[in-house]
Amino acid sequence: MNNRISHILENNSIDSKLKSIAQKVIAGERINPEEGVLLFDADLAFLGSLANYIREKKHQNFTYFNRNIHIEPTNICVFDCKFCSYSKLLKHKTEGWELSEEDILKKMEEYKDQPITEVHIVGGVHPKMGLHYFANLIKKVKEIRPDIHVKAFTAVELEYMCRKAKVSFEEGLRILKENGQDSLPGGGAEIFDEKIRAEICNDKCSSEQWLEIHETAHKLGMPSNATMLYGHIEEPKHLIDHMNRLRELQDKTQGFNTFIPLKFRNGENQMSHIPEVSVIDDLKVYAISRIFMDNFPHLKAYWPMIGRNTAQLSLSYGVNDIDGTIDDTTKIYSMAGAEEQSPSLSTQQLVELIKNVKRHPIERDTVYNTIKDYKDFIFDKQQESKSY
Ligand code: V47
Ligand code: SF4
Repeated sequence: MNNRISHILENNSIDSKLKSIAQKVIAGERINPEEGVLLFDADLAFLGSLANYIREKKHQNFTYFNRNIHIEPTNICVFDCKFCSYSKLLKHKTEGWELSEEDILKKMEEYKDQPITEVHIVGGVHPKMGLHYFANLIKKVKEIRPDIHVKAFTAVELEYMCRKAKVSFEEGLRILKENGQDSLPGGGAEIFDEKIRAEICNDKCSSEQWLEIHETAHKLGMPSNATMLYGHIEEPKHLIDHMNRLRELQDKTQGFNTFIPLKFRNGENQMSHIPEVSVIDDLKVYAISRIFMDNFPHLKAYWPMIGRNTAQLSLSYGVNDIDGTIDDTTKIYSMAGAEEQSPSLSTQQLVELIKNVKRHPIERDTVYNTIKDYKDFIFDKQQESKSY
């Protein structure tokens, strides 16, 4: 047992309920939702010690990243989520962008010979880009790069596509899988509590549908991630309820890879009057997620959203993954006011970011197979300038 953990158990000033939670966690037992809510009253040092204990027990010092690109086909969206700075409603169509199939395939061609392992395709929900359009697009993406992992379409996009194509979720996902979709990203989950969801994103897929789509994907052998939007009008009990619904589904399917808490950013959206939470709150949410989500293998800090410094800090608060190199095509956070206005890091920069906080960088593929261990790797001068 490390020093931080013995300090918790021997410290008489720690509340007895929190101490008993710590004992459970150290014994490898699951904590219940009431205990989860109590954790929000604990101080950051306590939470960090416990979360880091779990993180190192599960993953030692390893910190994962991948080499991916993002393709956002459009930001035109039929929905009107109040927190979204990115989308342009259909009625303001001229202010948005729509990539043609040709644009998207051209981008794939540009990366044809680059050592990326994943393409992440998500965007607004455009009424003209339907299930068969996307199935055909993915097929063509795979013709260009048969080995690439296609992580595509949030449950929000999938619900709309299936509804418009008049197919069940299972049928829709089967069609996409047959055409090359490998997994689902975690977006669109926001907050499952129905009252909060109605206030922040009333018109898109329900919590029940989000969970059903992921359950169906898992049944078909497509793994997925799950996100949680925190730091707006929700309370601790809503965050724990959200995590609990995911934990229950994971018990059933084991299909989730990674949990990704997403900090609400207040730039240029209908919730701009709500102040953003502090870095301390960010670290608390990561730590509590790591403690509560005992059956999720990985916890990701999405660096384009929280910035590189908080991403480095998060590695001591339960996080073991900091997403990918990402080129500058993802706009969802820069448009919401995130520090990273052009989110791109070369492999070398990512590796250094991880090594600078004494963690062990591992490049992974989407499903966490090791691609390369960078512990003792020295970049040569020529590689330094390259992104990939
Ligand atoms: O669902 C939108 C969020 C999500 C804002 O699975 C906002 O690997 C904060 O899910 N402030 C989409 N968040 C992005 C996403 C994602 C990102 C990276 C990796 C993966 C993965 C998934 O972005 C949306 C919504 O929760 N979002 N606007 C905002 N103003
Ligand atoms: Fe559309 Fe997604 Fe933005 Fe909601 S969060 S408005 S579904 S792009």
